[in-house]
Amino acid sequence: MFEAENESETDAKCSFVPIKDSGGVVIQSPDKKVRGYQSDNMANETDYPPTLKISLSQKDRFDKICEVFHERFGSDPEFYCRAPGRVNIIGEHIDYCGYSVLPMAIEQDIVIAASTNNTGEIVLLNTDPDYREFSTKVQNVDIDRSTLRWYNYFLCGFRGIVESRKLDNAVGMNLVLDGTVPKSAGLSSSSAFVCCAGLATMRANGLQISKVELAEICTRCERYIGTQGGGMDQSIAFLAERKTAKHIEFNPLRANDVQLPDGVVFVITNSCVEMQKAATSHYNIRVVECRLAAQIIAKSKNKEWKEIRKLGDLQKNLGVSLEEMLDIVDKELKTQPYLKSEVCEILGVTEDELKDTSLSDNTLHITSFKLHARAKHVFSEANRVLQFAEICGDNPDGAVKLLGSLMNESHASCRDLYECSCTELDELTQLCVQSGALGSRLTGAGWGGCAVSMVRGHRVADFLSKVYEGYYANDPQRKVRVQESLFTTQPGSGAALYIP
Ligand code: NG1
Repeated sequence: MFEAENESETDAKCSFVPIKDSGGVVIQSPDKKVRGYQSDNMANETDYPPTLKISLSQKDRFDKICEVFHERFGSDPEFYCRAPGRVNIIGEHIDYCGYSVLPMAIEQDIVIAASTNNTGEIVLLNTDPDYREFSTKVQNVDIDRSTLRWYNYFLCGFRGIVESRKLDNAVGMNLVLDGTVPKSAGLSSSSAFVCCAGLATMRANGLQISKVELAEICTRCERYIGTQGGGMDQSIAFLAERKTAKHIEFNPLRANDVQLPDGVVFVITNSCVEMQKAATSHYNIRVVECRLAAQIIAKSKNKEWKEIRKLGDLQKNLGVSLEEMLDIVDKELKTQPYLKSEVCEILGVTEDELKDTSLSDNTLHITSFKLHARAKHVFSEANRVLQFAEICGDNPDGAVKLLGSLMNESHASCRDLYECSCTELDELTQLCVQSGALGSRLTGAGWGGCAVSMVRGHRVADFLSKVYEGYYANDPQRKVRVQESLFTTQPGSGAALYIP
């Protein structure tokens, strides 16, 4: 490990002068002369990812990453970037339907140390030896969806930036990645990686891109992996701020502060069931079911159904409230599943045409779709997000109980209507409520991964010990992972660059 205080005894180039943990001190404003900067009179400094000093609390970790970098590349990194994971407090599986969500960044993150090189190659190492070094020529970047490769997430971020700025001469990069977000746990490790890669590519190529545009680029380019995500994770990764959750709206992308109530703590509990959404079609099937529900209702209302892709677009087009949408779903959609042939008949298309109007690559084989239940979940969950944000803003009597109930209702809807929970997550959320949580729900895509619970501050210690005893203590595989699986969290900061 390198000692910043005594540079002569160590590799001085690898040491940092730490500042007291400030939670983010801007040391460098955006350089408006750098390549590709879009002149925008409305832009101000806070619109761009900040460039920060490495804080005391980060120093040891950055030193270790630097050491690995130095050992492999024989020099120090020119810069670092960091993007956080997130926990979604409420609003599950509705971002891709166009509805707002309410996440916060967590402390766990992805950090990448980077330097440009003149070999025209991307050389990427992971501090975790389970992941093998990867390299490719920048001109030959190929994201092969058919195999799950850890470095594909880097290539997504790289390709997003390169395509957005039409760079035909992107520079090569030497890179070392270090991640602390538990993987396949619904805490958005994949998007933190993509966003960090986007940021590294931006910086290496001397570009200046706003946080909002970065979030939009990274949302689009993560889809190269194959999942049709809605943008929540990339948006919070760039737009997060310490001490505040965010109410994120899409089209246009906006993030408003949400002051979480005093006196409560959010606790994350990992079910230890891993769900790799890129490896299954669960996620994209839900995206398609929502699209078909929107298109069938649009058709029955004599709308241009092929132009409707999302339930949110449908609501806008019909000009009605979320409550009215819930009634419309009951009237227009049957509760039993729809066969593919039935969908085609209703929409008046062949199965081949349906591929273009509604399906995605890994959903072509699906023959039956549950449209009523999925649409009910989306409109009711969208409503819960608005109620949650409003209660946080107004802070009425009994606010925390109301918020807890919304979280519990959200979990029930994910479990029963959206069917994106699993036995372990249901057991865990139930245990959390029995152990004193005001509300508990799965967070992220589901089918495994984490739950988030809201607990009164003075009950947290008791809560943690009950959940430990009830879920982790008697299962050796869960027990060994308990430290990264059961923890309190608070709103953390968004993606940033660090110049040593
Ligand atoms: P995670 O939990 O990271 O798999 C996914 C999507 C989100 C959102 C949630 C469900 C991506 C990158 N992320 O999150 O956009 O739809 O599921 O609310 O696809």
